[in-house]
Amino acid sequence: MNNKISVIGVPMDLGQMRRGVDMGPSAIRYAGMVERLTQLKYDIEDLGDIEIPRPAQPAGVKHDNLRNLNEIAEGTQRLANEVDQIVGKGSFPLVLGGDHSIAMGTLAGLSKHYENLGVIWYDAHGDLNTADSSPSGNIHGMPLAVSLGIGHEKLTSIHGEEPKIKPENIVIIGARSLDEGERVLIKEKGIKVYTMHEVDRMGMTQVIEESVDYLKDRTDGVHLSLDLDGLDPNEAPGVGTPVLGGLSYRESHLAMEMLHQSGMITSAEFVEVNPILDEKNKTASLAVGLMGSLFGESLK
Ligand code: B3U
Ligand code: MN
Ligand code: MN
Repeated sequence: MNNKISVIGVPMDLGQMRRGVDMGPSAIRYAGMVERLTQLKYDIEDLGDIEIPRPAQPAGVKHDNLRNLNEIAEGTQRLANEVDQIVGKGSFPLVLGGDHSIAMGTLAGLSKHYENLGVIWYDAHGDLNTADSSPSGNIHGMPLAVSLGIGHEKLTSIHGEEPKIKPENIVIIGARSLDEGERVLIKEKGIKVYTMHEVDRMGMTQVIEESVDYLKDRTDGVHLSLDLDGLDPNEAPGVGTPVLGGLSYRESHLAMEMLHQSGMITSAEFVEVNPILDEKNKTASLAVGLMGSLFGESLK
């Protein structure tokens, strides 16, 4: 793994309705992220936070069923520029959310450097909605579709016109809340999904082994996009849209350790930490613990 890490915070809360997720980056830093990764002998620089435009009053206005469209497009474009630069200078981008809409910017920035970028989407949700299929108009439920080039032109054109990723390079893990339109898209595009059903039947070991095998030959870099709501709400209470029956603490650490051992992860983001909804910074601390495992902490 790259021993240089560049951290970038994205205080974005416009992709959904619950206030507080914009404080996610602070909560994760407060939980000791830099100290934890420095102990693992990484050379870590913290670039601070991207500035997210405040919406013209009132906040939450929808344009064609897309809440806060213009501000999100602008903020994620800024993130794309930063991520592009970080990879350009040979460092590992570690992005802190903010809601999951920021992944549009992360993937857009990364896509300039990879022909076949792989994506592991660790999430209770598919985030494959469009304005037409979305039940909420919340853009944090759309970033994976947008990155495939499906969605409003203002979003699909962030940091360049082309699709940022290909459907066959995606693996979704932990899904247990998929909207009808998302299911159709998954079938149509042949996207690989390990729902909770598969995780329960196969166990996390096999899920990660298969995912690594699947992505290994077809990709030239793999981004981990980890939504804390992929974990069970008992472990990660500080998220805006908790869904029962999620991935456990132990499964998730195992997944991170195995991904570390694979040596294939080239960038990562941890999103949807909402300290207002959290219990004593439990979810932010969990995120930092998972980073520890992803970056190679082990007992031996
Ligand atoms: N699929 C629903 C709910 C949702 C998506 N992502 C999150 N929640 N975190 C939607 O609104 O698109
Ligand atoms: Mn998500
Ligand atoms: Mn989610």
